[in-house]
Amino acid sequence: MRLFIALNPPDELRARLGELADFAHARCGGRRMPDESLHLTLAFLGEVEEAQALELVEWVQGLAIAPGKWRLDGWGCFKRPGIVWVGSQAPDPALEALQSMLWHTLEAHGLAGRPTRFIPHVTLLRRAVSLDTRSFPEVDLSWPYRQLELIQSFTDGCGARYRTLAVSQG
Ligand code: 2AM
Repeated sequence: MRLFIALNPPDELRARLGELADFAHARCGGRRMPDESLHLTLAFLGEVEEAQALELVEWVQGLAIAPGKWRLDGWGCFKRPGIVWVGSQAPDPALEALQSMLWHTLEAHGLAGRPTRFIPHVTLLRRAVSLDTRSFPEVDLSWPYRQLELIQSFTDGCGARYRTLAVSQG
Protein backbone atom coordinates (compact mmCIF):
# COMPACT_ATOMS: atom_id res chain seq x y z
CA MET A 1 0.00 0.00 0.00
CA ARG A 2 1.08 3.56 -0.68
CA LEU A 3 1.88 5.43 2.53
CA PHE A 4 3.09 8.79 3.72
CA ILE A 5 3.54 10.61 7.03
CA ALA A 6 1.97 14.04 7.30
CA LEU A 7 0.55 16.78 9.46
CA ASN A 8 -3.14 17.52 9.04
CA PRO A 9 -4.20 21.14 9.59
CA PRO A 10 -6.65 22.17 12.33
CA ASP A 11 -10.18 22.69 10.93
CA GLU A 12 -10.09 26.48 10.86
CA LEU A 13 -6.78 26.52 9.03
CA ARG A 14 -8.00 23.84 6.62
CA ALA A 15 -10.91 26.12 5.69
CA ARG A 16 -8.53 29.04 5.19
CA LEU A 17 -6.23 26.91 3.03
CA GLY A 18 -9.30 25.90 1.04
CA GLU A 19 -10.02 29.57 0.35
CA LEU A 20 -6.46 30.02 -0.89
CA ALA A 21 -6.93 26.95 -3.10
CA ASP A 22 -10.08 28.53 -4.57
CA PHE A 23 -8.23 31.75 -5.25
CA ALA A 24 -5.26 29.96 -6.85
CA HIS A 25 -7.58 27.75 -8.90
CA ALA A 26 -9.41 30.76 -10.33
CA ARG A 27 -6.07 32.23 -11.46
CA CYS A 28 -4.05 29.15 -12.39
CA GLY A 29 -6.54 26.44 -13.37
CA GLY A 30 -5.58 22.80 -12.92
CA ARG A 31 -6.99 20.46 -10.30
CA ARG A 32 -7.84 21.93 -6.91
CA MET A 33 -7.05 19.66 -3.98
CA PRO A 34 -10.23 18.98 -1.98
CA ASP A 35 -10.24 20.54 1.49
CA GLU A 36 -10.12 17.13 3.21
CA SER A 37 -6.91 16.28 1.33
CA LEU A 38 -4.90 19.36 2.33
CA HIS A 39 -1.84 18.35 4.38
CA LEU A 40 1.88 18.79 4.88
CA THR A 41 3.89 15.73 3.86
CA LEU A 42 6.81 15.00 6.19
CA ALA A 43 7.85 11.71 4.61
CA PHE A 44 6.59 10.00 1.47
CA LEU A 45 7.15 6.25 1.84
CA GLY A 46 5.68 5.00 -1.42
CA GLU A 47 4.62 1.35 -1.74
CA VAL A 48 5.04 -0.56 1.53
CA GLU A 49 4.36 -4.25 2.21
CA GLU A 50 1.47 -5.06 4.55
CA ALA A 51 3.77 -6.43 7.31
CA GLN A 52 5.91 -3.31 7.26
CA ALA A 53 2.80 -1.13 7.25
CA LEU A 54 1.67 -2.81 10.48
CA GLU A 55 5.06 -2.06 12.06
CA LEU A 56 4.75 1.56 10.95
CA VAL A 57 1.29 1.81 12.50
CA GLU A 58 2.68 0.63 15.85
CA TRP A 59 5.67 2.94 15.64
CA VAL A 60 3.57 6.02 14.82
CA GLN A 61 1.04 5.22 17.56
CA GLY A 62 3.86 5.16 20.11
CA LEU A 63 5.57 8.28 18.83
CA ALA A 64 5.44 11.58 20.75
CA ILE A 65 6.60 14.60 18.78
CA ALA A 66 7.53 18.05 20.04
CA PRO A 67 4.55 20.36 19.49
CA GLY A 68 5.26 23.32 17.26
CA LYS A 69 3.90 26.09 15.09
CA TRP A 70 4.62 26.28 11.41
CA ARG A 71 4.37 29.74 9.86
CA LEU A 72 3.15 29.79 6.28
CA ASP A 73 4.13 33.01 4.59
CA GLY A 74 4.55 32.40 0.89
CA TRP A 75 3.36 30.90 -2.36
CA GLY A 76 5.43 28.56 -4.46
CA CYS A 77 5.30 26.09 -7.31
CA PHE A 78 6.94 22.92 -8.59
CA LYS A 79 7.17 23.15 -12.35
CA ARG A 80 7.09 19.57 -13.52
CA PRO A 81 3.87 18.28 -11.99
CA GLY A 82 2.36 21.79 -12.16
CA ILE A 83 1.97 22.13 -8.40
CA VAL A 84 0.98 25.41 -6.77
CA TRP A 85 1.51 25.48 -3.01
CA VAL A 86 1.67 27.60 0.10
CA GLY A 87 4.51 27.20 2.56
CA SER A 88 7.26 29.12 4.20
CA GLN A 89 9.88 31.32 2.61
CA ALA A 90 12.61 30.47 5.11
CA PRO A 91 13.55 27.01 6.40
CA ASP A 92 11.69 25.95 9.53
CA PRO A 93 14.19 24.39 11.97
CA ALA A 94 11.53 22.55 14.00
CA LEU A 95 9.97 20.92 10.93
CA GLU A 96 13.40 20.08 9.56
CA ALA A 97 14.30 18.39 12.85
CA LEU A 98 11.02 16.46 12.80
CA GLN A 99 11.49 15.33 9.20
CA SER A 100 15.09 14.37 9.93
CA MET A 101 14.12 12.35 13.03
CA LEU A 102 11.48 10.49 11.01
CA TRP A 103 13.84 9.61 8.17
CA HIS A 104 16.55 8.56 10.62
CA THR A 105 14.22 5.89 12.00
CA LEU A 106 12.66 5.01 8.65
CA GLU A 107 16.06 4.43 7.08
CA ALA A 108 17.14 2.35 10.06
CA HIS A 109 14.16 0.14 9.22
CA GLY A 110 15.22 -0.20 5.61
CA LEU A 111 12.90 2.35 4.03
CA ALA A 112 14.33 4.51 1.27
CA GLY A 113 13.17 7.71 -0.35
CA ARG A 114 14.53 10.48 1.85
CA PRO A 115 14.46 13.54 -0.42
CA THR A 116 17.68 15.45 -1.03
CA ARG A 117 15.85 18.64 -0.07
CA PHE A 118 12.86 19.07 2.21
CA ILE A 119 10.56 21.89 1.13
CA PRO A 120 7.60 21.97 3.52
CA HIS A 121 4.53 22.86 1.48
CA VAL A 122 0.78 22.36 1.20
CA THR A 123 -0.20 21.45 -2.34
CA LEU A 124 -3.28 23.41 -3.41
CA LEU A 125 -3.33 22.70 -7.16
CA ARG A 126 -2.01 19.97 -9.41
CA ARG A 127 -1.50 20.27 -13.15
CA ALA A 128 -1.93 24.02 -12.96
CA VAL A 129 -1.97 25.81 -16.30
CA SER A 130 -0.16 28.87 -14.92
CA LEU A 131 2.46 28.80 -12.18
CA ASP A 132 2.75 32.55 -11.86
CA THR A 133 1.94 33.43 -8.25
CA ARG A 134 3.86 36.72 -8.23
CA SER A 135 0.78 38.96 -7.93
CA PHE A 136 -0.95 36.76 -5.37
CA PRO A 137 -1.91 38.28 -2.00
CA GLU A 138 0.41 37.88 0.96
CA VAL A 139 -0.04 34.82 3.13
CA ASP A 140 0.54 34.81 6.86
CA LEU A 141 -0.88 31.75 8.56
CA SER A 142 0.07 29.84 11.66
CA TRP A 143 -0.25 26.04 11.84
CA PRO A 144 -0.09 24.72 15.41
CA TYR A 145 0.63 20.97 15.49
CA ARG A 146 1.26 18.30 18.09
CA GLN A 147 0.51 15.03 16.30
CA LEU A 148 1.47 13.47 13.00
CA GLU A 149 -0.37 10.84 11.01
CA LEU A 150 0.47 7.78 8.96
CA ILE A 151 -1.76 8.01 5.91
CA GLN A 152 -2.64 5.63 3.11
CA SER A 153 -3.12 7.06 -0.35
CA PHE A 154 -5.39 5.17 -2.73
CA THR A 155 -7.30 6.01 -5.85
CA ASP A 156 -10.97 5.74 -6.61
CA GLY A 157 -12.95 7.10 -9.53
CA CYS A 158 -12.45 10.65 -8.24
CA GLY A 159 -8.63 10.57 -7.97
CA ALA A 160 -6.32 10.24 -4.97
CA ARG A 161 -7.94 9.79 -1.58
CA TYR A 162 -6.37 9.52 1.84
CA ARG A 163 -7.10 7.37 4.89
CA THR A 164 -5.40 7.88 8.26
CA LEU A 165 -4.01 4.58 9.60
CA ALA A 166 -2.31 5.84 12.77
CA VAL A 167 -1.96 9.02 14.82
CA SER A 168 0.99 9.79 17.09
CA GLN A 169 0.66 10.41 20.85
CA GLY A 170 -0.62 13.67 22.22
P1 2AM B 1 2.89 16.81 -3.10
O1 2AM B 1 1.93 17.43 -2.18
O2 2AM B 1 4.07 17.65 -3.33
O3 2AM B 1 2.28 16.28 -4.36
C1 2AM B 1 0.68 11.94 -0.91
O4 2AM B 1 0.75 11.55 -2.22
C2 2AM B 1 1.72 12.99 -0.59
O5 2AM B 1 3.02 12.48 -0.86
C3 2AM B 1 1.57 14.26 -1.39
O6 2AM B 1 1.61 15.35 -0.49
C4 2AM B 1 2.75 14.32 -2.31
O7 2AM B 1 3.43 15.52 -2.33
C5 2AM B 1 3.71 13.33 -1.73
N1 2AM B 1 4.29 12.54 -2.80
C6 2AM B 1 3.64 11.85 -3.74
N2 2AM B 1 4.50 11.22 -4.57
C7 2AM B 1 5.73 11.55 -4.13
C8 2AM B 1 7.05 11.21 -4.54
N3 2AM B 1 7.27 10.40 -5.57
N4 2AM B 1 8.08 11.74 -3.86
C9 2AM B 1 7.87 12.55 -2.81
N5 2AM B 1 6.65 12.90 -2.37
C10 2AM B 1 5.59 12.40 -3.01
